[in-house]
Amino acid sequence: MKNVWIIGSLVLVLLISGCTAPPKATAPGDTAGLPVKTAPPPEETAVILPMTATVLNEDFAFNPQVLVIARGGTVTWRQKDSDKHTVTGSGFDSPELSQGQTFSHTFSEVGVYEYGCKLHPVMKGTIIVK
Ligand SMILES: [Cu+2]
Repeated sequence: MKNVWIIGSLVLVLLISGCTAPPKATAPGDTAGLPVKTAPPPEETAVILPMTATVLNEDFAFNPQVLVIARGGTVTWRQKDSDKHTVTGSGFDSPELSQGQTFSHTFSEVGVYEYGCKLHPVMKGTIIVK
């Protein structure tokens, strides 16, 4: 019997709340009386930027060519080609790297850093620091 009373109360509450007038539109135009639809808030998206990332020097290209990292993050370039390469950009310049060698740089300032290889001008890459 107690359950019936609870369900009855819930129905009553729903009926009362359902009888309230729909919100009036305040926008210009003849929309008075129409229920106002509000778009649901956009889903929150979080982009987590890596603090460390590796770029491979292979086949005369930097892979990935464009890399996004968090401010304060460190990028390590790993040289996989048999030819020597450098990692040369604004504020960083590696020696000529042989196969198997690595070079790391920590990016403490937000910005777009374009870089390349001094030995092969066709090799270009970009580090975006956010
Ligand atoms: Cu090179």
